[in-house]
Amino acid sequence: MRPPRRRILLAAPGLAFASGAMLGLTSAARAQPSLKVAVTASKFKFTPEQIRVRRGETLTLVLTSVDFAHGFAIPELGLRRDLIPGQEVELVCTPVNAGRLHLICDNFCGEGHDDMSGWLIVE
Ligand SMILES: [Cu+2]
Repeated sequence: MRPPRRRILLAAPGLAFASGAMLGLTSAARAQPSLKVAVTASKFKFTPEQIRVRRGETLTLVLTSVDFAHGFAIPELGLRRDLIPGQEVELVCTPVNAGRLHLICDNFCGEGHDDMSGWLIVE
């Protein structure tokens, strides 16, 4: 009863091919740079206050508020989301031009609201 072993040997080239295909997928994933950053909103700041991304890189911001219905906006990219406490919101963008983009809270949240801002730095 030796045939089972021979079958395993015959299957090996197929496995090698599958591995190569998987490596190819990994390379393709690397060709599309991406960055995921968690941002927390609280009275009266965003944490982190500064986010760095390379131009052409897909940025996913995972936004949460811990205390109030804040807003999160990057006006220069035409992006905004409401941040309701307890809800996680994702915002995806791929900035193409280098620069410093202001990110702000655009929902009045109290005395320090006007200072609630940060920067998206596109390198
Ligand atoms: Cu605010």
